[in-house]
Order: sequence, then structure tokens, then C-alpha cells
Amino acid sequence: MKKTSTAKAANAANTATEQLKESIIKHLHSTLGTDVNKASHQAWWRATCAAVNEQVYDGLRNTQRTHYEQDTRALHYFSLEYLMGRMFSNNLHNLGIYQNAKQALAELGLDIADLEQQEEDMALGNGGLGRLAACFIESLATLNYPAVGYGIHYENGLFQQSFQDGRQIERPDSWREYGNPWEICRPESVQEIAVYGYVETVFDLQGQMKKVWHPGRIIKGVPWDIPIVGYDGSAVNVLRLWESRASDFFNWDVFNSGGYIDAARENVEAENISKVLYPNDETDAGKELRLIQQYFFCSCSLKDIIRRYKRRHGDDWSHFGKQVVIQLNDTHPAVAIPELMRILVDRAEMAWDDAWAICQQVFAYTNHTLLPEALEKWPLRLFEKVLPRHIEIIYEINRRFLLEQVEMRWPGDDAKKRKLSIIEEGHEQMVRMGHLSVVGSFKVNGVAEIHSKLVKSDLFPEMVALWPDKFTNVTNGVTPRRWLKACNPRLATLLDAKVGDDWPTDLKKLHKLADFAKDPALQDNFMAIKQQNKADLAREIKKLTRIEVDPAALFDVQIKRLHEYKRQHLNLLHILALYRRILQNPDYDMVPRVFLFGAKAAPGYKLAKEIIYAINKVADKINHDKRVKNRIKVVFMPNYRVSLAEKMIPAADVSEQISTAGKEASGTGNMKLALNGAITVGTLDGANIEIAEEVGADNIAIFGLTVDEVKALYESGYNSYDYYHNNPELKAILDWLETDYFTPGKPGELVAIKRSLLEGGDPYLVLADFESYLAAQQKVDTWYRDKALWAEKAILNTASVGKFTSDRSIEDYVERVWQLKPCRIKN
Ligand code: 73E
Repeated sequence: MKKTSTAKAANAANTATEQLKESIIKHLHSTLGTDVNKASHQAWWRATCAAVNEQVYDGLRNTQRTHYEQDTRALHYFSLEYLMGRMFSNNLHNLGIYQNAKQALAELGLDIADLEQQEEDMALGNGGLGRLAACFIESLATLNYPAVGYGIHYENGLFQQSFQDGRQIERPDSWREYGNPWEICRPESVQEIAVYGYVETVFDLQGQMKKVWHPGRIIKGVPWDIPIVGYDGSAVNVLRLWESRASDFFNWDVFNSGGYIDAARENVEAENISKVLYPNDETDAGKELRLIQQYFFCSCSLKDIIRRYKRRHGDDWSHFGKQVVIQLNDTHPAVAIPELMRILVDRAEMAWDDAWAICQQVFAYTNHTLLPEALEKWPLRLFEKVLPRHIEIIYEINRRFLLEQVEMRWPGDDAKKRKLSIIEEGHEQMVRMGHLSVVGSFKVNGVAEIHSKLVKSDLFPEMVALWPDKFTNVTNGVTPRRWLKACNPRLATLLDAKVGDDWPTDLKKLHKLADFAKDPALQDNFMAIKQQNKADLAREIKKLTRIEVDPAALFDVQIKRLHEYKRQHLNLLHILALYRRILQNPDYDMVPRVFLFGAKAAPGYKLAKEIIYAINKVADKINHDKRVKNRIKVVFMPNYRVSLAEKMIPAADVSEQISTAGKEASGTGNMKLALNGAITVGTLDGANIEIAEEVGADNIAIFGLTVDEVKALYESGYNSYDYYHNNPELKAILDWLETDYFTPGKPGELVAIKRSLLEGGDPYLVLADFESYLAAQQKVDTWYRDKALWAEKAILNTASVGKFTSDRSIEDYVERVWQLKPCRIKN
């Protein structure tokens, strides 16, 4: 019996492989217009994508038809960022045809790995927030939830990074210069949106006052659809990204009046809206184009949602709140709230209260950060200029909020009104997008337990007093399909054998592995896989940087955007301490370590760029210093991005999660690294706290001040000089940065870091956590010497982090916020 079913399965696989092979060749001929004899890897890759798309589109049509027929309630995820990375291997894995494709290509004389490298990363995001959106839409499809992702079709994604003499250089990222095989243009669903102009007050025949917006500019939004394939035969949902174009209608006018050049200029300006992704960490306030980007995609998306709704329900708005839920990925799309009000009140002529009731049924808001500089505020003057009608609507939302909520609760308390007003008073009036989002949403969530608590206690305490049930937590997660199955095939295969092959959709199953954590055979297998992954990465490092590293060394990995609060410079101070100990004691006994960094700094963030420069200069010195005898290597990987993360994460022994407590809302790299068996060196911040709960105190190296201790230290008056003067090693390291030791002939080139930590007051408490960080690292060093002990801890990390699948996050959202039902797709 077993034999025949195995034989049947093998036959089916053979047929699938044959069919795929035929389809690839067919597309090589008829889609790519080339031949097997002369096709480049690029052409083979595109032909394979086209072959894969035959299956993707089947799923897409089935999904769309089923959703339409069943008139399902759907989630609409509004995000300015989607950090998709590459789609090739994920689509193959999720369709369940990766092995067939690999085999088919092998029979055609091709290595699937070579083809995978042909794809440009789709880097339409900055970091965690954008990657979270990408994991979420994949989980939504996998779990069969009706959902659409909405965003911007940026012509240029996050800049490409290279180093010149150790300094970051940015180049534009033209990811779709030669076209992207995964996207479908949908000219039939173009939208037009308005900006600028003025508002006129008119009275209709009944004497009713009405507001008429006379726009100054019309812009066309062209949708590009990217099918999102769920794992294992589930739904194929859509990510719809809007590209801006000059409106035909508008240009015709200008053209007729003889202004050809003006028309061309307007064209360029309209097309600029989706030209480039803003790198974060810069103050966007006052950046008119950024506000227009936000409005552009929100307006296009809302109109798209309404068009679809009306196809079913005509002008009957009574079901809208039941059919539509919109998740705002941070405040970036918050302008959707006044835009929906405008559509309902001005266009659909609905009474304010009815319109507001719909809004409050529809919107939910996720907060991703407490950093004051990242809390969006728009100068009121700018808002008024770009969106003259929306600012009026915001005034009205605010007026009612202050009168009906704040005044009722705190009568006569003007200080409360000032604090809670959506409009911030001051030298320049500002629109507070966070306040608008809380007022306009039915749920507000943070992204890890501690963060959600801080959102309530530190950011919006009065809003919590007004609406205690509005606030909730949904801890972030990552998709195990990309972040284990696809990126770490060796470990995935071991897991299939040990816990069964359903772990990709049931990650808690990994817990079975814990039973074997002490088993020497499993330990050997697990660590042999880590070793092979490290050897692969060592080859990649050599290729990218020409630096040779020993795969037997401990691989210590810090990969995330560069920011002071993430404290890459704390990591650097540790490296300098070890280096100095080696110079002082040539026999200094330490486990050889390779310190790996991957990080982009926002182009306008000076100190972040200085930190990159310092790491590169220190790396250069240490890597070439014979006295070090390879005990330390430091590598800053250029152009960190999703596809590079996929190579680094499976090879990591240690995961650096060292933010100042209270500053990292959640983190998601921490989850990916632990899942792949890295041991975290981390502070009690963000999701690290929950990771520590899951893996247990013995399997993580926690250090540093807690959130409460950080608060107390700030309050008691933190003086970083105390740490500098009281710790001779720390003092020597910081003073070192002022010499020309790492920058021969150019003393003082690395002094910016020291300055920020001393004169600058050390805002992120690097010096306060230094000693405890070094102690944690010492512990890791000791652990690593005991191979069995380390293997056990690594295995227990993989076994224990099932909670952090994005499937769980999605189920939490469904239960706490979205109230969706899964929808089985009919073939
Ligand atoms: O802790 C991360 C979190 O894991 C947080 O810093 C990040 O979001 C991740 C996902 O929840 C984040 N990114 C931004 N704010 N928080 C942000 C802000 C402005 C522009 C772009 C991104």
C-alpha cells in the first residue's frame, strides 16, 4: 500500500517536473523570444517566472472569483512600505513546486541558485515596518483571509549602499528598470485624485451649506498588482501598488491653451509622486512630496475599495462597515481618515454623524514607535495648501472630539485640551497624525507587550482614560516560509524529519525538537548544518568584501537599520575592548569571532554615517593586524537588504538585539535569528522580552538596564562622564577614537562617536550598559567553548520560538481587531 502511494507521488512529481520544463521552454521561446542555445541566466529566470505565473494566475482568478461570489468581509492593509525582497523562491515554495522547478532546471542544465540571484530585491521599504507588512500579507494569504495590501509603486526603492574608503555612498535603486515579472498593470482600474486648490462654501436649493473643493491639480493613479501566494494551495491575494502619472484630462487643458512645456513639467511633477521611497529617520516634516505620497495612495485605495463595494451594494452604504476593515500601518496612511469622511460627507452627501460612525467601524491603527522624532506631525500651513478640504474636516473632527469627549471628561481643563488636540499649538501649528489616528480608529495596537504598555502609559494615557477598550497588543511575527523553509533549506529538511513537515503552518510543532535538545546525534546534525551555512556565508563575504573569515569562528551578527538607539556603537565598543585586550595580552584567550554588520544609514543622518565609517575603519585595522591572529574579524556587509538577510540569518551564532530598553518597539530580526538557532545577546526591550520568556533564561544572554531602570536613570540625571571616569577600559577605548590609530595621519576622524557619548550626553545610555554588555558577551564566549552546551541552547532557540510566526500575529489581529472569517478558495 505504502509502496504504491509513494510510487504514485513520485509519478506525480515527475509529471509536474516535465510540465514545468515544457512550460519554461515554451516561455523562453514565446515570452522571451530567445532560444535554449543562447538564453542568458536572466532570460531563463524570466521564462521560469512566466511558467510559475501560469499557476499563480490560476490561484489568483480562483481567489478573486470566490471572494466576489461570497461577498466576503475583507481586510485592507494600508502601508507606505512593503519590503518584499525577492519573490522567486518563495512563490515556488508556497506553490509546493520548488523541488520540481529545481529538478526541471537541472535537467535543462541550470542551477536554480543561479537563477534566484537574477532577481532584484523589491525594496519598497526601510526596515522592520515594511518587512512586517510583507510577512503579514503572506500570512493572510496562507490563512485564507480575504485581504488586499495597498501601497505605492515606487520607481526607486530604498537606496543601494556601497562603501568608499569606509564611507556610505548611496545610489538609486531602479529595481524594475527591465520590468518585473511578478507585477500586472491594471489600466482598467485607474483612479484620479486631486490635490491643492481651494474650498468654496455654497448653499444648495434647500439652503444647506455645502463645501466644494476646486482642486488645483489632478493626478492619475495606475495600479500594479502583485499576486501574493499563500503556502500550500491556499489563497492568492493581491498587493496593489499605485503609480502616479499626469492625468490625461488635466494635461489636455494645458496643452490646448498652448502650454506644451508647462504640460510636460506638470507631467514630471505628477510622476515624481511615486518616484522614490523616503528613507526614514529623517525629519519628514515639511516634505510636501511625502504628504502628497501619503494622500495619493490613500485616496486611490479608498476609491478602489468603494468601487468594489458599489459593484455589489450600489449606493447603499449600510454594509460598508461590515465588509471593509482598514489597518493603518503606523500613521503614514492616517490621512485616509479625513479622506473617507470627505468622500462620505461631500460626495455621498451623508450626514456627519453617519459618516463618522462608518469611519470608526472601518479604521484600526498600529503604532510602531515611541521615538518622538518619528511621531508624524505636519505643519498646518502645508496641510492646508495641499489638502484644503481635508484640513477643514480635521478641524471638525477635532472640534467634536474636544467638545464631546475631552470637555465631558475633564470639564474646563484647557491643559488637557491642549495636550489632546489634533492640532498642536505653538510657534508653528502642527497636525498630529497619531492623535488623528487614535481618534479615528476603533482599535489601536502596539507591536510587542512592553511596547503596547508604553503606548498606553507614555504616549496616549488620556486617550486610554477615554476609551480603555480601544487599546490592545499584537506582538509581531515573521513568516517561517521565507525565514526558515526557503532561506535555510538544510535546517528545514532536518525539521521535516524530526517534527513532521507541517511546521511551516504550525510553528509550535517545532517544540517537539526540545525533547532531543540533549541528543548528541541531533546536536551534531544541527551544528553541522550551521557550519555549512557559515561556510556558504564565508564564501559570500569573500565575494562581496574580499575579507576571509573562518567558518569555525563564532559568527556574531547585528543586522538592522543604523540608528543610535539600536546601538551598533555599543557593539563597536565591545570589539575595541577585545582588540585592546589582545594588544595588551598577546595570549588573550577568547573564542575567535567574526563580527558581522549589515545596516543602511538614512542619507541625512550624520552620526549614523559616522558610526558606519568608524566600524569600517576599525575593521580595516583589526583585520590586517597580525597580532590579532584571526581572533577577531570585523565585516560590514555592503547593501544590507532582504536577500542578504536570507544568507546571513541561517549562518548566525549570536544575534545582537541591544537597543536601549524602551526604544525598540518590537524588532523582528530578533525572531528570525532565534528561529534559525542563533542565541540572542539582548536587552529587555521590545519582543526580546517575549523571546526570553519562550526560550528561557538559560538560552539567551540578557543584559543592561530595564525600561524602569532607564526611566529612573534619566530622571535622576544621567551623567555619562561618570562611567567614562570610573571604567579605565572604557575610557581608554573612547580616547583611542580620538587618536589617528584607526585613521593613520588623520587624528580625530572617529571622534564623533566619543563626542555624542560624552558632550552629547549619551542619549541612548551606551556607557551605562557597557559593562553589563561585556559581561553578557563573556558569558556567550564561555558557552560557545562547550560544543554540546551551545548546540543544546541553539536547538532550544529554534524549538521555542513558534509563537513568533506571523500566522499567530494575524490570528491575533483577526480576533482582537479585524473579525474576519477564513474563506476556502474554490477551484
Ligand atoms: O521595532 C521596530 C518594529 O519591529 C520598529 O522600530 C519599526 O517597526 C517594526 C515593525 O513593527 C518601525 N519603523 C518605523 N517605525 N517603527 C518607521 C518610522 C518612520 C518611517 C518608516 C518606518
